[in-house]
Amino acid sequence: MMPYKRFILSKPNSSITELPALGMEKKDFIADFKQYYIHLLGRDEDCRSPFYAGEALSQAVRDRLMERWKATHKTYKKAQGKRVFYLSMEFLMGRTLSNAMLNLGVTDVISQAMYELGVAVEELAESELDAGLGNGGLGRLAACFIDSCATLQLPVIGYGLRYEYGMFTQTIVNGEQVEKPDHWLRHGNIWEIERLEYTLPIKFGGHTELQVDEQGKQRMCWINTHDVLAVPYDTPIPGYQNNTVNTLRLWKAVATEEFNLDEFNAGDYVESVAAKITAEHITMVLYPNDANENGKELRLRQQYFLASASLQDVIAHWVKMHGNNFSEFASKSCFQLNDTHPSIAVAELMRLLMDIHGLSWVEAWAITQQTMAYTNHTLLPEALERWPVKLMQRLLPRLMEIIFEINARFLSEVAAHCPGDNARLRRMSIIEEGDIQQVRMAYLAIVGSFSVNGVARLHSSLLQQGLFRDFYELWPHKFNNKTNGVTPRRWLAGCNPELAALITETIGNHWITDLSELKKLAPYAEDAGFRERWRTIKRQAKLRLIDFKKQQHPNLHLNVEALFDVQVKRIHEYKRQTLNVLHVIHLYDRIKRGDANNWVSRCVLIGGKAAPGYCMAKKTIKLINNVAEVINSDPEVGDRLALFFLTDYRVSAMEKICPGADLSEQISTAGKEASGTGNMKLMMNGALTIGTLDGANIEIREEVGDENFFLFGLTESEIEARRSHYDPLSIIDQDDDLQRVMNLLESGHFNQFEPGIFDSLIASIKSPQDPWMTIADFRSFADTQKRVEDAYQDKDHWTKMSILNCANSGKFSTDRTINEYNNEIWKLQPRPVQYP
Ligand code: 26Q
Repeated sequence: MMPYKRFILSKPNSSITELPALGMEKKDFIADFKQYYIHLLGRDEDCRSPFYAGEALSQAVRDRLMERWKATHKTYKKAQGKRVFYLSMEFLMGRTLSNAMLNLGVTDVISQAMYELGVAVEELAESELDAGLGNGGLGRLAACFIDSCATLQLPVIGYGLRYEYGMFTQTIVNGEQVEKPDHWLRHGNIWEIERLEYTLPIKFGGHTELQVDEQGKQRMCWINTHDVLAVPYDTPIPGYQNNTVNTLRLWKAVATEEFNLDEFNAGDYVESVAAKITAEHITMVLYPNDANENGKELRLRQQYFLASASLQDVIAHWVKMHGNNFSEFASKSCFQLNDTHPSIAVAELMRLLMDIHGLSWVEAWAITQQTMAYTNHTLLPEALERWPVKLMQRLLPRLMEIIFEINARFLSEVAAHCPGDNARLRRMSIIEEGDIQQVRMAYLAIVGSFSVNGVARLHSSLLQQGLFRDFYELWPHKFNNKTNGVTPRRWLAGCNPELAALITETIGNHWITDLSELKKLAPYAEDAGFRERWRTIKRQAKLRLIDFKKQQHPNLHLNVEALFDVQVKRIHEYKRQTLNVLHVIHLYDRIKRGDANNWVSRCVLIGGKAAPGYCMAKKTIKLINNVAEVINSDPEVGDRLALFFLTDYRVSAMEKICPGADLSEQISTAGKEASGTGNMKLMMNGALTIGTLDGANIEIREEVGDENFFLFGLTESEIEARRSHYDPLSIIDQDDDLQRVMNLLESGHFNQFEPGIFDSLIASIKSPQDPWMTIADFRSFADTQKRVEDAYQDKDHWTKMSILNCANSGKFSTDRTINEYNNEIWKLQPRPVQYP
């Protein structure tokens, strides 16, 4: 277990780590930049690649992070206080350099330093690849959360996986999505440090055996396992100008050195190298699904690998400080589970406490139930994770035994609570009975946690009344809401520096760490001069967005005066990109039939990735591209209407998109989008929302006021009431506009040389069984879009609404969200860091 002894010094030695603080002035960055560029990287004036200049600059910035990182570490160690561990299979970090400069407070100094060297710092920042270790909302939320935790000076460690390949890059060929692997580490990753000395072994397979230890106590042993090593890589997470630098620790799977010898002492060298590859597959690639991909063994291996490595790491640290005394462990630790993906941690903590550290079931269970907290991110029942018992027994036999025991004890508690209610027992069992027995991971998470939260008010209340109703009846005190947010550092200060400068000039700079301050902008909505400046900034951002689009479509002409209408998010039926397309076709039809008086030019931008196995989502992308092709090449349309698919939507793309958006499309079927967070980024940057009463849209509308929000569509309860007698055909029949749209679609107008390719998509929205009820909301959507256009024609009024959207977005800072997590769940003390 100690193959890495060589990384541990025989004596503690602090004199090798004492250094004066690094300078933060222009001259210091110039000197360090040159030093790294020439000596470390070996480049000279002939090298024209922005990449190496970016590396040299990043190295200089990293040095400043490193010293604050050590100071933070010491502060937390000295305090010996409670800590939180945020366990997530995804951290969608995007780029690091410009965010690190912003949070260190050196953006301007470095811009000047680079300017003096004849280098544009933006160009360097742009050369950095996105760290795309996530699918979408859930992964980006984790990234925003750790930014806020560092800014709020909270001792929170992020634990995740270091995927060799992140979210695939999307290309479009003949209108269809083609996935390319994202080997984001190919040029190395300057922001991480490998920490071989904290390597841990992770068990798989084998079987269990009851053994008697030296003290004569019985212990369950998990033996004959195939072990894989977990090697941690740490990334610094700086708070906003406060000297705090927290840690994101990502695990990489590496084959054990003994692996080969133990397994293959017959001497089959080739087989043993092959086995090594299998072990290292675990962290090779991120699963590109943002709904459950059921039953995939590799995914379960990933989940257990994360949970086991992280828990062992936390416990090893605990034992180093406190020995085998766990009496205060629960009051000093909390594990926040980002969805059920790491929820095997509930059983793993039980295993480690009992089998390794000798605690009794009752002691271990008390600790588990006091330290685990679970966040749910979905209402779609089909997206709830289930794992076949058979698979778990083979891969994680000891954990399956523990889960059975947890379930048996839990069901007897339910039986005591509701005697004779066998239906309830069957409904609530962690083990789903049926053709194949499965483990319901959400139930395991609820039973094992002291807190269960949803991510927007509606979502949390629907969890309590629907999906988790039985559990809510049993344990109402466990359930709570934490409405999501986004970090205003990346999503306003960083991505929209011009708007940020205007805001700071107007109300001071406290908004960056207290976003409710933005309210002070509201009175300026009445100030014509301010509105003019606001409009100019939005216009500049739109021009930049056009430039960004031009990289994908070089011969493109976009009208900056047009209404920039944006829908960027994963492609999903419930998010209803199709409804957006139906409306675009309706606008096209109006132009074609000459119903275009007082026309408002509109540029519709749709972007997002489809899970590679999700056929309907891929069809939707094809439909968007085909409709775009017809509309954009029709001279009769001119610049009155344009439709574009934004290829390869990702964090760094959103940073360019949101400053230039006028209208934010948040049009999911009510009751299906847990929260949404793109809605918040767009609002913060002054876009107006057209949206249903779903997820956080409800709270956005509440904050900004009905008069500054374009509401449409059925409510969640109306949707559910309508379902039994939903009749899309008769709706189409009674709506001339919709009929014309459907006729265009069905006549093959957008697929003249590809007959039938949209049949399945058309059939699904026309079906009375369509779960997303797209047709039901068309009329209301089109009418509301008309109101949007009328509003856009009054430039002054639109600008007022835009200002008020930004001014009222304060609630949607993750600083607010994290403060709520901390006050109601974690109960951590902020630990300010002194530096130097
Ligand atoms: C599970 C099992 C196997 C493979 C993949 C998965 C998987 C991976 C990612 C399942 C779900 C996800 C991601 C879900 C997600 O992003 N949900 C979104 O979370 C946001 C943050 O709370 C919300 O704002 C969105 O409403 C919600 O859809």
